[in-house]
Amino acid sequence: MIHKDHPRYESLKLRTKVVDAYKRGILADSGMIAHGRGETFDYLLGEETTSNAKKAVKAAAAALLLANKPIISVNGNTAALVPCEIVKLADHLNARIEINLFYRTPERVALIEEVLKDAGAKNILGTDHEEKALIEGLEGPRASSSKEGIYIADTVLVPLEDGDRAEALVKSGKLLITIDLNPLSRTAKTANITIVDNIVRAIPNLIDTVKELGNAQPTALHQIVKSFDNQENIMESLKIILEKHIDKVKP
Ligand code: PTJ
Repeated sequence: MIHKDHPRYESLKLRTKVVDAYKRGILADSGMIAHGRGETFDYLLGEETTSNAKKAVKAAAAALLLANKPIISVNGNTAALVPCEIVKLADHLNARIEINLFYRTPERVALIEEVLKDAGAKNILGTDHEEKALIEGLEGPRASSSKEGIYIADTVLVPLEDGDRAEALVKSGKLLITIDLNPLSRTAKTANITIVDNIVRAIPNLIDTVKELGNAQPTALHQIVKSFDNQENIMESLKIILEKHIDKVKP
């Protein structure tokens, strides 16, 4: 039991969730390593939502509201950390949810489906009992996507994604939104909109912003998306990391 006064309470609480999900078979083995990498960048970013992450959330919310066929892709880490929030966001956007695993096994797909159903999701795509289509440029099970889901979606929110798949999705003409604490990952650099923040803060912020922008005119939403520059936003994240720590390393 972690005491609330512990200076690393929030971070340790997330670790417990991740370890529990691993023990239940929801998380891939590498999911723990991926979480550790995320933790490092979260620490460097001050474990708080930065001003540029807020800008990216606004652009992401506008793009998702403008989408004809928005979809939220869920992997093991997402299912472990924010299942209820994902369902809530999908409801607000009228978006589909697709289980899309890098280390795909039928057992993990079934477990994640159960987690999402327990969180209130009704119509989950990406399960093993539906028609699949292959994403061009990818090999093997990693190319698999739901024919009704990611394959035909115009806008994909895919947190904690692998670089190859991010590149293939962008090449196939989709607008790609990711959440990745590492501003230098290939996915972060490839996506159209990268929210450099912890998924546990980014998804609730997205829900709030989708609600705020829900009645905005399409022209206003287009303007928000058009004025967002992902490379510039990533540079801002890097600057924030340096500014936060530069005094600490001065002799
Ligand atoms: O469940 P699966 O089989 O689909 O596998 C999922 C993982 C995440 C294991 C797989 O996609 C993978 O290996 O991903 P990578 O290439 O390690 O990338 C994960 C990225 O997510 C890294 O850049 C991390 O910094 C980042 N990350 C980790 N935890 C968080 C995070 N970003 C936001 N919030 C987090 N909590």
